[in-house]
Amino acid sequence: MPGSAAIITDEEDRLFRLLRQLDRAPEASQRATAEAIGLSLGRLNAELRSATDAGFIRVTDRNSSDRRQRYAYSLTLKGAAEKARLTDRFLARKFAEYDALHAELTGSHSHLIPVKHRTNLMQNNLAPIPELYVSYDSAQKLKVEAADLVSWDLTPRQICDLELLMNGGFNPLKGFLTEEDYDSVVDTMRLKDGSLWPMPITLDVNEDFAQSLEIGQDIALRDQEGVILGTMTVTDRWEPNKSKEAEKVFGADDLAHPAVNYLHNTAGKIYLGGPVTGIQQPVHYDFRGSRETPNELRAYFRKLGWRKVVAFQTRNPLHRAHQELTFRAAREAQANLLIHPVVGMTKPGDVDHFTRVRCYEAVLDKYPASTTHMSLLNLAMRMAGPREAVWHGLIRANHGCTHFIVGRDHAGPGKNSAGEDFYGPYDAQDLFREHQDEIGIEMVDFKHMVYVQERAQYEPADEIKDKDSVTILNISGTELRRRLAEGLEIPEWFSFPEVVKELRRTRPPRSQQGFTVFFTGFSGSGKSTIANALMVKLMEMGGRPVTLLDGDIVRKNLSSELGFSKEHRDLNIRRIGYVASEITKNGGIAICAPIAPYSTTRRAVREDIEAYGAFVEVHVATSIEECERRDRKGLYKLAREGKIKEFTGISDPYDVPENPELRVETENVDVDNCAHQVILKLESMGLIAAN
Ligand code: PPS
Repeated sequence: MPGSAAIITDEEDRLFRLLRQLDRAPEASQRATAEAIGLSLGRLNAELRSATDAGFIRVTDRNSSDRRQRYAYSLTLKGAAEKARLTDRFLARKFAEYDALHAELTGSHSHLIPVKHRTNLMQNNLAPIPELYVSYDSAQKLKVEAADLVSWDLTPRQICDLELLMNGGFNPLKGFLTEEDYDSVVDTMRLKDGSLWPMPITLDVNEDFAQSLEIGQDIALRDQEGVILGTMTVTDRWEPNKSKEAEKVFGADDLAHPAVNYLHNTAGKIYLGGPVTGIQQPVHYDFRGSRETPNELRAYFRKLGWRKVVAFQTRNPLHRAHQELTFRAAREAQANLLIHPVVGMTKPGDVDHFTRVRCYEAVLDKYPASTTHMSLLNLAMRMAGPREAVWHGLIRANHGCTHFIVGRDHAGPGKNSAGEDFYGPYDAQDLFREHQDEIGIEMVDFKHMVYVQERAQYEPADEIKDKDSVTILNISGTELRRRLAEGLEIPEWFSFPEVVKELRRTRPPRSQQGFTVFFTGFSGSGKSTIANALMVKLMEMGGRPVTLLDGDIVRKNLSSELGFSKEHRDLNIRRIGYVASEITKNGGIAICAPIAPYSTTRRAVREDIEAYGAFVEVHVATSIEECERRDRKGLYKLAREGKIKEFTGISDPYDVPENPELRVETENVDVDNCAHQVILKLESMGLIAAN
């Protein structure tokens, strides 16, 4: 809303004076209040009524006999937020007037305008954009008042979303989407008012929390340590049609898509919507100097006189092909370059952002410092291909960029469950091109870059005229991971030695990394026996510490209070997964042997562990008939008699793993052989190396 600081209506002026007075002297009589703000008593009464109706003030009966002293008026949290917003706008108007006068008298600007309100006389992409934060003083007050509110502890993804909502990265959004806006975004990629916005930014919560709220209620939004980041007035609450959202936004209701999987298996069932008041930025302890808000970047560009800036979005380490692509883009657009990597949430399995940022820092001096800048973006990506590209463009426009690089398969989620790509390689470019004017940023599109050996340089694959007479080299992401995992050479033409060194530091060869072997199968299938044999074999080999997390042992030591309901089983498996992921992260071997009957939970555990090392799922495929025949612990008999409820395979389901790394049959095969099959599998995956 550029320029809006200057427009303040009489109504807002009166409201501001009323709120300020009530805040200062809530106990004062009506007469004193009316005098202080220069209103008649009748007028004051009308003002009090409408401010009460709008939810800005709270009236309490003092049981006084004096009619004019009878009620006490104090600000609600919403009123305090409104007062803070109006204060900021008044100040901004005064600063703007002063600045204009200064410019008129001296021909230059006063530099007194607070950055977030300096709204005109500047190139569009460099003028500050609106944020949802209130001023420092107001924030301090709101923080105290919000202590009484019901709190929602934000998930990691919601923290990323909230940060960009509050700092203007998601401008024009003013809060989490309302139901109308959500429906419209899902169906048409537009907000209800017609503005282009392709991604539903929603506050998902569980049913219990949603039901405990009333519409119109303010809630405090807190990070995982309980720090209050903002407040939200809940105007909407609804149960979304998640399958429809998946189809429309991500192109398919297919759990192989990471965001669809998140939608169905992680996100809460109910969405809340409403405007947000920003109190403080989420705290980051890492790379603080490199995280800039949209207005900080705009100020930086302004200071350096950068009129054109091309942004490069990335979630991967930079190799030579990327460097060439960014050089070319900057040349083509005759612009400065902003390397703008995502450090919020990317695709499960990506190189962690700590390593990546060290890689970026290592290659930054290969760029001319005077024309290139790197800044980190705390975005939670959705991997939504074409829609995501448009979203990324809007976000970069908000960050003051004029150009945006869209390459091949932008924000691609990988293969679908049929093994095919979710989107065409250039769908993102096509959708972006269609909406370029509205996004307000120009696309610099690139085809795939490949290395031409004879000319010792990178070129866009589609521009190579002499394809048949030159040698074209390329290393895919998968191939790079394989080479790193197996400790193989990574050629100089592909990457920079500094980057390869960093990657090797965090990704040592697989045979030195931690990993998890996760047995799953019916009770009595033989999981524990095989797991024990495997543990002994691995300990005999030596090299890495081995921990066995057997079903029974875990239930005794970690999950003794849990039963066998779906909820409790999930909790049990997530705990095992958590411990295994810590072991894996620290270079050990975790062997787990629970029943783990549900595929979604197994998948979640896989994702947690694969962030640090390999996850080897072994299905011990002993049939239920055989387990019941063996009935080692006598439990099947009890289950048949109904004495044990919810017994897996008898009265509770078991999802057979569809694609385990290994399936072992135990009928007519001895334990040693089963354990040996696992060892062979580990060897073939490079997890144990021959000495
Ligand atoms: S789960 O579903 O993964 O949480 O189960 P898990 O912790 O592996 O179960 C461990 C053992 O608990 C015994 N048991 C039951 N299993 C299944 N269903 C029910 N209702 C049940 N009640 C007790 C069973 O012996 C499991 O043993 P093993 O043989 O170790 O799998």
